[in-house]
Amino acid sequence: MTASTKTNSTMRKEWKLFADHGMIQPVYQPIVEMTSGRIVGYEVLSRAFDAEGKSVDLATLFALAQSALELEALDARMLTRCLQGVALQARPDVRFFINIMPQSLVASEVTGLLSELVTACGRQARLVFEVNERSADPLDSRWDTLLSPLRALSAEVAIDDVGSGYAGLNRTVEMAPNWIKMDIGLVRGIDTNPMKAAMVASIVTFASRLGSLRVIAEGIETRAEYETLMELGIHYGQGYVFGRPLPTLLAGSHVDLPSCVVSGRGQVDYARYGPILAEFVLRLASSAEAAEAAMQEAPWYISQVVHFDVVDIFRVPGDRNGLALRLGSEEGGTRELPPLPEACLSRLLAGLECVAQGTDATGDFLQLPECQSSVLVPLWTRGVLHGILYAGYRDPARVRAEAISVLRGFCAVMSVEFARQERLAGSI
Ligand code: G
Ligand code: MN
Repeated sequence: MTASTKTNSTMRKEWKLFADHGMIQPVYQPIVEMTSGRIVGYEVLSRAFDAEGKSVDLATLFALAQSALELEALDARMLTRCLQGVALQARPDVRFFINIMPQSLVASEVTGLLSELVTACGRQARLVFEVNERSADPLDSRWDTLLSPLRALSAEVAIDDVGSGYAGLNRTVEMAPNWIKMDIGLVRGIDTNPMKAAMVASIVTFASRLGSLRVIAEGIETRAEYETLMELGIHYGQGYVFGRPLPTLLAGSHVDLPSCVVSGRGQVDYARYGPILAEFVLRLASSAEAAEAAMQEAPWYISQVVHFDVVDIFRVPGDRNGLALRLGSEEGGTRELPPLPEACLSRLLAGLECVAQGTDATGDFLQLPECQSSVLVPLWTRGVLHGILYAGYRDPARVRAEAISVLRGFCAVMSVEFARQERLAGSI
């Protein structure tokens, strides 16, 4: 059931359940200087989990809290967890960017709590509060009055999601922030969209005239977006291309810049392989929630090292009957692999991969309709097949041995996680 089809009383009950038994944990995503990769700060983001430890989507959680008129209570909890996290880090060399709702700034119980939490972070902590005006419409206070509790704590202010339609430049003028965070929607595909590029250029000009106003581009995912933003004069960036939100701060002072092209078809970027695989394993090892998220993002991790047109993971159904027919993709379970020939299936069951180059129809397995060459790599531990990783190209004869070895590396660690999950499910 989606939030919109639930009745208000169901939503209030669900909120109460979360308020009593749910959990919020901070995660940290690096904000970097675009030219050097130096980490200048971290955005501290909240992740929510229900009583069983299952991850709860934040948009849903906000809707539940709103139904009970307890948005400020939720925000106070998130602020508490995030600022407690910052206090534990004791890192005066980086800034911590913390999200806060404008409504919280007029709730005296929240501002009181905020001041205690900031004090606990210590005087040398450098805090930047990210304000998003999405839900600020009913507030008739002036922005400078609203922000005064933050200024009183000697914190800096950032406007979140600028360019999203919620945060216009007129509001930016009123708020006189120290930082602007440019919305992910402006960044996505900026390398191919001249209108977005023109808008970003105008924000850069606007900020540079003010001298002290710094701009961060959020949600940078690709090398092309990164390069275009650099050309447009953006100095700071945040996004998956530099690092995902993680339960711990990164060990070094710099992130790798996306300088290695993963473009040559099937060519492996060995310089990235080690660090990317290490980050993936670290997430699998850090907590059950982090492991679940990392598993879902496995295709993204793989795409940072080697290019494929399609990467998908198919789980073997629990009862293992009718294996050939019933392998279903995890995303919604709608996609199915075509039936696998016997020879292919027996290779997979033996822990060996199968390759189809689209050049010899008799020897190949049937591929997904959009692919003409592909490889199936078994997710396999000690004789048990847990699933299959499918990676393919639209063109024939693209699958290379080096690319298969990268997939085998990722599949090996994923298989261990699948085996662990299956052991857990079996022991209930
Ligand atoms: O509203 P705000 O800008 O604070 O939201 C940040 C959100 O964006 C977080 O949930 C974070 O996980 C997500 N995020 C961070 N980097 C990226 C990225 O590169 N791509 C996408 N799609 N989301 C990102
Ligand atoms: Mn934010």
